[in-house]
Amino acid sequence: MKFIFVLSMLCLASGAVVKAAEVLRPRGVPLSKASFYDPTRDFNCLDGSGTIPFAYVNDDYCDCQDGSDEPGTSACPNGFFYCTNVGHSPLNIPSSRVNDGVCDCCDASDEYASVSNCVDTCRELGRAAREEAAKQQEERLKGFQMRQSMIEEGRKRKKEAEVKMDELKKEREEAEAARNDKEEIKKLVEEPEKEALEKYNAIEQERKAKADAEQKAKEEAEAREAFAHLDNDGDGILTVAELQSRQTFDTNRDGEVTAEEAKFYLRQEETMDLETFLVSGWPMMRPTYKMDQRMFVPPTTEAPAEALTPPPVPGSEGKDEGDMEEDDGIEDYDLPEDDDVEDIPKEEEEEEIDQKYDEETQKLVDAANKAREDFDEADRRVRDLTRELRSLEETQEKDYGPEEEFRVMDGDCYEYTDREYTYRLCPFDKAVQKPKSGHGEIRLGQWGEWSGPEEDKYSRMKYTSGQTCWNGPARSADVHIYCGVETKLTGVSEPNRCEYLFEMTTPAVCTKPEDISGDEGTPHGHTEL
Ligand code: MAN
Repeated sequence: MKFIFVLSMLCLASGAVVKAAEVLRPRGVPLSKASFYDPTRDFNCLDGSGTIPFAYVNDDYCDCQDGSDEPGTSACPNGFFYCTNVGHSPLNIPSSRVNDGVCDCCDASDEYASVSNCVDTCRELGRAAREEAAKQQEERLKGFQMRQSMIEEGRKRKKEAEVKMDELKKEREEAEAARNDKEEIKKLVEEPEKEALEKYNAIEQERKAKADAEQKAKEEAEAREAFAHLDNDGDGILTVAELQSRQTFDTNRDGEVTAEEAKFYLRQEETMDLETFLVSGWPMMRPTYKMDQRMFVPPTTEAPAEALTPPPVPGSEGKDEGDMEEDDGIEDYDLPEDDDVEDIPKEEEEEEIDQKYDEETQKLVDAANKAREDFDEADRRVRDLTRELRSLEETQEKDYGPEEEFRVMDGDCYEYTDREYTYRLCPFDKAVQKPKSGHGEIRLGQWGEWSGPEEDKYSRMKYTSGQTCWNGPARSADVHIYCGVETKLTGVSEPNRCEYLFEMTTPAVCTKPEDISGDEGTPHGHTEL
């Protein structure tokens, strides 16, 4: 203790202790506190915890609770040693690091009594730091100047949007007037069209009812004819035996019409009268009956009526004429082809598609169609203009910063790729994530709001309501914005699952740098020589 005290005194006397602007002070004391250390008086601990003779300062024994009596030794656990670091930035280090063999101060002052070979590197380090600071300063200045252009451009675009909106409003008014005119015309020509169509449809319905009745009558006549044809003995009753005499009803094509096969067509009865036949027998028989007629190929040689018939070859078209009655076997299949039932709905369908009105009605329909098209076009124009106007209004409502400096970013997108994903940020619109392997994009969020702290609101953006995380919340992204000469993403991370952090630089947030020119000292703008 004595030794240190003596050393300390010696140093003071020799002026080897810290010398700054000719102010002598004990080792480890900053210039700002030099006045508290007056060698001609007792020392008052800086926290007021006691008063000690000045000789106890830096005597390597801790007297004050705050360690203020031992700034230059490691005696107090909570004291601070101040390195002057001439040529670079001053530094406060915990006094416990004094003479611990590690160079903490660039001027090596913390290791004055250790065996370490600390040398003063402050000048070199200071120069490098000043160069770096100057470079940053220059960047900031450049960024700040670029910000001015962004502001100018932003304001210009705002003006342009306002002008455009005025134009669109005017255009829309005109378009609305045109649409109203077209609507009037449409109403005018639709009235006579409606009347004509009503008249036309009434006539048409009548015609159709007549055609339907005719068709029904024709079908009934056909049924009656078939009944007469099947009713061999003409007694007005169809019997099992009569149907058995018709090869047509050989359902299983085994060459024989069994009683069961015949009864199937008689609805399991022994007989069927004309009335029942028309209602339910004919609809059942008709397809078989008519198909056989169509498949019939007239025989080239006449077969004897009573000849025994060989069983038909399955799938063979040939009908066993032997089973038909000699006198009517051929005419049985002789009904005209165009009677085919399948043709009827087809004709009706075509008629509906190519509906042709009479000339007068057609003229009115054409005129109304034209008026409707004209109205639709005019209406579309109004809606297109409204949409365009709405989208511009939305843009105008967005907060592009106090000086419109962020407006130029709207419409641009910026990308950042890491090992797994490519991230894309489209400011004022959305943030997305695209896996490098695989397809599809994951929406991380839609533009939400500025979310920086109150005094620096425009330093952060928030994008919310992205795709929902599996078993979790909707994805969201925060964008932290820093000053830089280029608008770009410098990093993206996911600090919490499905919460993303985008880091971006842009001149838009570069403030005017403080003037450090002509200052030889530290980047903080003050020097201690
Ligand atoms: C995807 C990505 C990841 C996210 C998981 C959550 O893989 O969006 O960023 O963490 O989904 O399941």
